[in-house]
Amino acid sequence: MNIRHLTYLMMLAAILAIPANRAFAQDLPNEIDPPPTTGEMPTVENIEFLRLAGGEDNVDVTSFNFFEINDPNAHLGLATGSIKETVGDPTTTAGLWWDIDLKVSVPLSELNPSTGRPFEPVMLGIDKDVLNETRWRWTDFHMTIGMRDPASGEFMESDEFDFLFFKTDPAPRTHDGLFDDPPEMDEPVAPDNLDWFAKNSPGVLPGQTVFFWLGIQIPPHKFDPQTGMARIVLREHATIPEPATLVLLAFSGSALLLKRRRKA
Ligand SMILES: [Ca+2]
Ligand SMILES: [Ca+2]
Repeated sequence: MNIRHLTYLMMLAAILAIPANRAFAQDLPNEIDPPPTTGEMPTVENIEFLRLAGGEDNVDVTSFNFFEINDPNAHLGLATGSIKETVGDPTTTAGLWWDIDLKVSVPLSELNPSTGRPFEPVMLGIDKDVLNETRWRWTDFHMTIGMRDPASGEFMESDEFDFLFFKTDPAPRTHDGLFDDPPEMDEPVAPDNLDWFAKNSPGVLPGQTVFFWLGIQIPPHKFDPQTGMARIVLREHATIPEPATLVLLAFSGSALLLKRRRKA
């Protein structure tokens, strides 16, 4: 087979693939238009912090607390998991991203006996206090919601059709005005990515803590019928210069020092 035949074959494959994908996407119910809930909102009995993954030892979860919906420490009118984190300077690119794995449970009495899952989507709040222990002012901060691949344990970003998403009513926001609110989202409703920027706000200086409040919806099918619990993953990213840039900066910094010393 020569290059021309191969090119024709690839073009044919592309033409065949596009309409099939489009038809597939249109046929599935989309998060943009979630079906109205009919029953009562399930009670969130507990939110547990399972583990910190990815990243490196520059990220630490210093505390995790669960507050029931009526607790004064719960926010946005939702049962709330409150996470405190510190982020230091990364030494490799792995330190730029990290995952928080959470487990959410509802009371056994509120599970549908025939499915072992809640009757309606579960709503919960997450408070995230993130202390900037890096040397850099954060000008943006990013969150992505997803799950663990059951087989490989890899992070799988939530898609448009799984009905797991960040709630937009009430809108996610910072509590202190260090970033612009609301964050930019990959979609106007049911986003799976939240992107905070400091275009009209100061950003987060070294030594400062930024306070995020956000809501999450978990659909019934994400609950494991064996345990009645759901596991979700919050992937985070604060903008810190990449280690290669850090080396360059350190190098140009020492070059600058040398110049100054020579002048002096
Ligand atoms: Ca989703
Ligand atoms: Ca979405």
